[in-house]
Amino acid sequence: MAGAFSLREVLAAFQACVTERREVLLGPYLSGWRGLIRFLHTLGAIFSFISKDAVAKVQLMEDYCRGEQREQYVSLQAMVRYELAQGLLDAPGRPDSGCRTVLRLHRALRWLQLFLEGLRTARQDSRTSTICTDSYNASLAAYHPWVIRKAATVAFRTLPPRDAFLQIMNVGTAEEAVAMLGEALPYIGDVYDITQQLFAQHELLDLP
Ligand code: 1Q0
Repeated sequence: MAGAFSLREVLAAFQACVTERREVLLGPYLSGWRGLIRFLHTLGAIFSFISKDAVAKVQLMEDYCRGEQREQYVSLQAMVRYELAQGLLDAPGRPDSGCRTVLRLHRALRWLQLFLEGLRTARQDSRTSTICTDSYNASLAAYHPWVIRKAATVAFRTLPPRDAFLQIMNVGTAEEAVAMLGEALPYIGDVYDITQQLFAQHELLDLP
């Protein structure tokens, strides 16, 4: 199924992230994001300013995971430990640390969680664009300047209606997609909560 998007694969990746010791593995975390980005590409060029940024961030993290220090980037916990110990987070304006990059993805994961929960529980005739805008305003928007908020809101307006949207998730009928979301959303919530707690514990939630 090369290239085709399936929500099932994305959710399986986020499920595979969390180990028995409640560590978050970067490999599956990033492949979850790769899957989401693939989906974003199918929504059209108006979303490309978003996918460009997401690709750059995922790419940077994949480079760390394959680089010389790859053992330090197996999990989010290992990464935080390593980057803190090396003083990599001290220098102001280090736009390339793993921690600040993951923090951006982490904030976007909160949006995803709200958005998918909104899709799952909304009435059948609800507008995807409204669900998306509401989730965005309740999460990521707080971190974005006006121009980006504006461009995002314009792009959201082009989203297909809820039922059509559920179908492009490629897990069967709209009802089946809703059922799958219900089953799988707790895993995304889990990844989000563990990451949030980790970053809070080390006071990394405001990294510039
Ligand atoms: C369905 C519509 C998708 C809408 C995605 C919502 C997110 C809007 C984010 C707008 C980001 C604009 C680009 C630049 C932002 C950066 O300034 C910002 C901060 O980084 P920095 O380095 O400047 O400090 N970056 C971010 O906030 C990261 C944003 C990453 C967004 C990744 C979105 C990936 C989305 C995937 C599609 C999900 C589809 C959901 C349905 C899946 C199941 C069918």
